[in-house]
Amino acid sequence: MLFGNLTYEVEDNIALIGLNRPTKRNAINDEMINELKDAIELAAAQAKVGVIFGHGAHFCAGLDLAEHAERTPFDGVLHSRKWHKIFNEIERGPIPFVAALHGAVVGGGLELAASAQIRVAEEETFFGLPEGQRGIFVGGGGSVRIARLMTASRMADLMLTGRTLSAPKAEQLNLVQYVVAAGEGLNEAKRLAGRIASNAPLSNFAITQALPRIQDLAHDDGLFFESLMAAFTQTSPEAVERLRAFLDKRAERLSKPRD
Ligand code: 1HE
Repeated sequence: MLFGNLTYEVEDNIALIGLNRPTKRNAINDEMINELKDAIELAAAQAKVGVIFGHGAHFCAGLDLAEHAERTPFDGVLHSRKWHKIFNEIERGPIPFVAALHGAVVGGGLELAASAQIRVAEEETFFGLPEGQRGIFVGGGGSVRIARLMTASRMADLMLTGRTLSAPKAEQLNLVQYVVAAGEGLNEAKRLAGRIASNAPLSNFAITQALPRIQDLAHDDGLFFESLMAAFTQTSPEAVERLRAFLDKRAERLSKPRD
């Protein structure tokens, strides 16, 4: 499928989705969000893991403010609900996603990144939520996802003051899991995606579908849900074979951390 605002290709079971409106800093307009929906669906059908990255100097400048200025309140609700649906497919869909971040990751761009399971940032990446300054609010799931990652008070600070965060600070505040050298974000995201693609698909499915839902449950219900998921994955033929491979010393051993 050919996209006007995205690039899409599959390499070694990894779907690479590139935001491709660099002259507008990859700001997300209606066309791009509709294409992202199709690309996410395609990735789930054709690959074991997805990587989302940005072409040009920035990951994403957020919502396309030129289009947003034209919306009625009702259009605004429908627009936000559409983003929710698509970002939910990234966060809780059948395959995991890694976001490779560089340059500006702001507003809706940060909301998109927050829906991936893993975020890798190049060291000069900066993060911000300028909604307060623009007279709007987050609408792409940020008040749920970003607030859970960094706490609501940290998020309120970003929105109220409009200040930006560096990549090392974002890692300290739990917004990203990896910080890498400039120019290395996509490579590192692909390396991680390769590891993820070698997992049992059912385990990846449980991690993307069950883990975030368990966070929404009460303590005891979460434990019960976990037991069901554990039994379901452990008894799959692939798990039986992988456990046997470990016991027969055919499986890779864990190694010491690199850092
Ligand atoms: C845009 C957008 C955009 C750039 N919508 N057109 N997001 C923001 O408030 C961030 C706004 N953008 C910026 O702060 C800066 O553009 C950047 C820091 C990301 C990059 O700066 P720079 O100097 O490299 O680029 P620029 O000169 O500001 O922008 C280049 C072009 O991209 C210019 O258009 P041109 O026709 O004059 O060349 C800009 O107008 C255009 N552009 N960002 C539309 N966002 C679901 S709710 C989510 C709510 C939000 O996301 S709010 C946050 C919106």
